[in-house]
Amino acid sequence: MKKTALITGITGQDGSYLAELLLAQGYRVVGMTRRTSTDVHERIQHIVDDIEFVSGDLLDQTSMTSIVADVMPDEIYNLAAQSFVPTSWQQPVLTGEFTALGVTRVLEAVRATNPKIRFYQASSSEMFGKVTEVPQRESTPFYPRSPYGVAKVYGHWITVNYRESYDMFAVSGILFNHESPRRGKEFVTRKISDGVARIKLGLANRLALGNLDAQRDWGFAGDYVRAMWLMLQQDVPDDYVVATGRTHRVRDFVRIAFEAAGLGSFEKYVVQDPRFMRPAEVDLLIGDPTKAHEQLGWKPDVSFEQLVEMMVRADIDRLSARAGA
Ligand code: NAP
Ligand code: G4F
Repeated sequence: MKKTALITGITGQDGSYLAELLLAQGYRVVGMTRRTSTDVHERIQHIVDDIEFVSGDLLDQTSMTSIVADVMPDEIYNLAAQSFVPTSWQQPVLTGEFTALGVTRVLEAVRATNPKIRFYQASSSEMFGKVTEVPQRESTPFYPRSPYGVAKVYGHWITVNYRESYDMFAVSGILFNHESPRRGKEFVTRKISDGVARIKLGLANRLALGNLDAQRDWGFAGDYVRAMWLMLQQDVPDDYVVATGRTHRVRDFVRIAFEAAGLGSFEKYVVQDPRFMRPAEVDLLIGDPTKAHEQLGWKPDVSFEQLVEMMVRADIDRLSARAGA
């Protein structure tokens, strides 16, 4: 029997990789998108004919409930969110509506329609914030440092609560930063790879960044969606940290990116701009993925260095093709 998966946030970075993975496994993939006046299918253009689309919004309970009732999925991956941390200070209420209460709306739709549906919540290492333990594992207490982080803590606990209250197969994947050539250009890794490519091709001569000392545990998004799927294939629902177990400073990403493009030392190109500093920073994230390794059999394939090189190469190729067109 062909399984059906409903993905919220299918137009995002993770949604695109997850849709590819599920289609390759023979799933019927249904993607929920919000109504827009322009095409938002850029990341899934290559598989758009293989996906069924339904129109809905995490802000709207009615659409969520009728989508779940109509689609009757076996699995739901709730990836939709306002996911950019700086925007969460500018739009804290909306971030709470999408990223926190939106989770309850999907869970309520599941509970009311068919509590047997398996539910995945996209939780985040941002919940650890001002970390109380190094490395961070499933039992590490949360100390979020942004309205986004606070909203994700709510999303995490409401998922645990529905599992415990209603015996639902609801799991929370606590994913550390994961990147790819499909990452939004506002996030630091893609901003760097795009900026380096522009400098390489003579389209720019400097790159303005914020805090170069922040440390993140960066992996490849294509590896991380495998962990999401594995979590929903277990006998017992549980929560998992998904990370590489290595951390690097933003400065390291910058250095390797400039080297990968053959531009040498980054110092003459990079300027620090206070506009990109945050009111409260998450200084250090490093995850302990032991539980995911042991119980899910999950391991990342792509190293940090390969990730940086992949992203720089993709942006150079993309911009070169555009210049040649
Ligand atoms: P992303 O590229 O920003 O994608 C977010 C998706 O959410 C987009 O498809 C967006 O649709 C959709 N969305 C936003 N608000 C919505 C709403 N009100 N109703 C319906 N859809 C809505 O994010 P991502 O990097 O793929 O991340 C996926 C999820 O994992 C997010 O929940 C994020 O917070 C979480 N997460 C990400 C990371 C990471 O490092 N990438 C780490 C931990 C957790 P539009 O195209 O219409 O904007
Ligand atoms: O790339 P970032 O914007 O990602 P951040 O804030 O870590 O959040 C991402 O990962 C989370 C998982 O931990 C997700 F939940 C979340 O949805 C998102 O995907 O910033 C990374 C670091 C920060 O410390 C920031 O201060 O890079 C630093 N940074 C330095 N200069 C910058 C810049 N970040 C951005 N976006 N732009 C800069 O110019």
